[in-house]
Amino acid sequence: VEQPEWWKRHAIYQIYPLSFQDSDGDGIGDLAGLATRVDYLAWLGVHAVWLSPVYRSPMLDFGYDISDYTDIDPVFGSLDQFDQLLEALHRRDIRLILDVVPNHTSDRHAWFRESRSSRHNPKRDWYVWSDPRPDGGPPNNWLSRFGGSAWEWDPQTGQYYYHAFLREQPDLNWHNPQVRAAFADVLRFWLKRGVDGFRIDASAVLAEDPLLRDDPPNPEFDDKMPPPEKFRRVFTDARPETMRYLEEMRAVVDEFPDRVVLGEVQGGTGRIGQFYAGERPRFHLPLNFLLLDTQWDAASLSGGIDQYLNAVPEGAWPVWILGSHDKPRIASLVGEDRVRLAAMLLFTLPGTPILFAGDEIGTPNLDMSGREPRDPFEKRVPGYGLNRDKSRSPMRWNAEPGAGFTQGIPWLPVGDGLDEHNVAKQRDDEHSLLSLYRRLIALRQSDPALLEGSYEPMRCQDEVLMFRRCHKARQLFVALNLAGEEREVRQEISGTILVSTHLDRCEAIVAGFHLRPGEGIVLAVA
Ligand code: TEU
Repeated sequence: VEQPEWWKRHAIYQIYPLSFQDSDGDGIGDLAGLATRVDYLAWLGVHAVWLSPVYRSPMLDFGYDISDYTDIDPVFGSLDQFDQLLEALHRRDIRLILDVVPNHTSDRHAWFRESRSSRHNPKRDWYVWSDPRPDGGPPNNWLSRFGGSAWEWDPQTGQYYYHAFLREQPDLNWHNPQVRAAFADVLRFWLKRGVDGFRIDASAVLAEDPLLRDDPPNPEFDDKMPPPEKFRRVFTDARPETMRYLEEMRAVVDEFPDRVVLGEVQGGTGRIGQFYAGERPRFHLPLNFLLLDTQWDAASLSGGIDQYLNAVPEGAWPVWILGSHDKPRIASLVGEDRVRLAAMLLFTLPGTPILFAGDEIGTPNLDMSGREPRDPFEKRVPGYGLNRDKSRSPMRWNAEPGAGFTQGIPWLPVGDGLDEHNVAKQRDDEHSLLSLYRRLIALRQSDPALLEGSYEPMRCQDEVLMFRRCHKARQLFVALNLAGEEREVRQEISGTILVSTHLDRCEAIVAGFHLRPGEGIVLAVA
């Protein structure tokens, strides 16, 4: 029997390298540190890692502002150390997916230095330059996602340049074939080194309208939304040209066997389909943030899951995310009493689960009140509760002062609840959240119904979310009690509990059973 591809079989574990493991006491995670945690990944059952950027960077956006795509930032280590890490991961049968950022570079990148040096520089057109309006103002009304106009005045050459994010992150001009060729070479550089795929950052916003037309007002805008949402970004987001460029990138990756392309796509399920393929394939896995963007009640979840699955084209593969370096921590989002349900849902839905390092021990949001934010988004668009520092706290390996993450002073505080939420403690506890994650990872990898079975939703009862997963004769029944109280599930169903959220039940069930508040079970139907 043919096995599904590795990126369908295995969960993907996102590592934010600044916060995973420090080896030299500077309070910042690094590659040498990460290499010492490969054993942990193997123990957990992880077979695919997505690593946020480790390239050379001034770190204004913590690595998403890249000044050299083909070198490792000294804060993380060296290319040699990268090769060693990749080898160590591969030896343990763990694949490595690199985060790449094609939309923009750092303003310190050699390409931008050249581009801004003169209007006649051969690389001038590698970025998006434009003359001012007659009154001297920026060329149009486009806003930066990180606040203010997306246009930055360059006095030396008397033009504006475009930046979707920070002014220190000038956008590359993807309409220029030289830019596309240069980026293809960047991809090949890492593919030849042996990486197993990429996560393409900000992939929907690669290309801008060449006519630089004004964006229309956003009818849903109100004062509670951050100012950058004032306009609908129709002329910079999901442009038809962008889709073609994504197809070109995919073709480069497809020059190498068995690789995967994830695409960071924001904006809801309505538009997910187009990111899988157009005339040619685009992404294997366009990221899906539904579980982080939806209400956590049974009806909203159940409806949202249907909507998303319907939007995934025939033959394409779904993907689910429970956390990321841009979003609040799941433990804080759904509350500690439902965090196990979230884990169970992640691993029982059809498609590839992506988990964010630290979520497996229930790391809560980092409370930054009274502290200077590190996140450039929060610094420049303050006051909307979006501070991304909250999800970026260091990994807690043990309950020591530096959480086993560092001997020095961590770049972000470790945060609250260290005694409970750390690997050492939970590893030895067979009922811990970490043990649940480990169990779910193993179960999904080995159970054909979870891996490739159909998804059959059922009517929710009193905040109990229910569905079946079926593959040939194997039938699983999943029930998750989202209510704050005990619930009786009255179903004509019998079988044995394969796993329960609290890891304390494995009884046989004959018609009907009770679920405690925040409890869920996976039942193998007899
Ligand atoms: O994020 C792209 C993106 O759309 C973000 O603006 C996102 O909406 C925001 O973080 C609020 O959740 C990617 C990276 O994931 C992010 O860390 C970078 O800051 C950004 O690109 C720029 O490179």
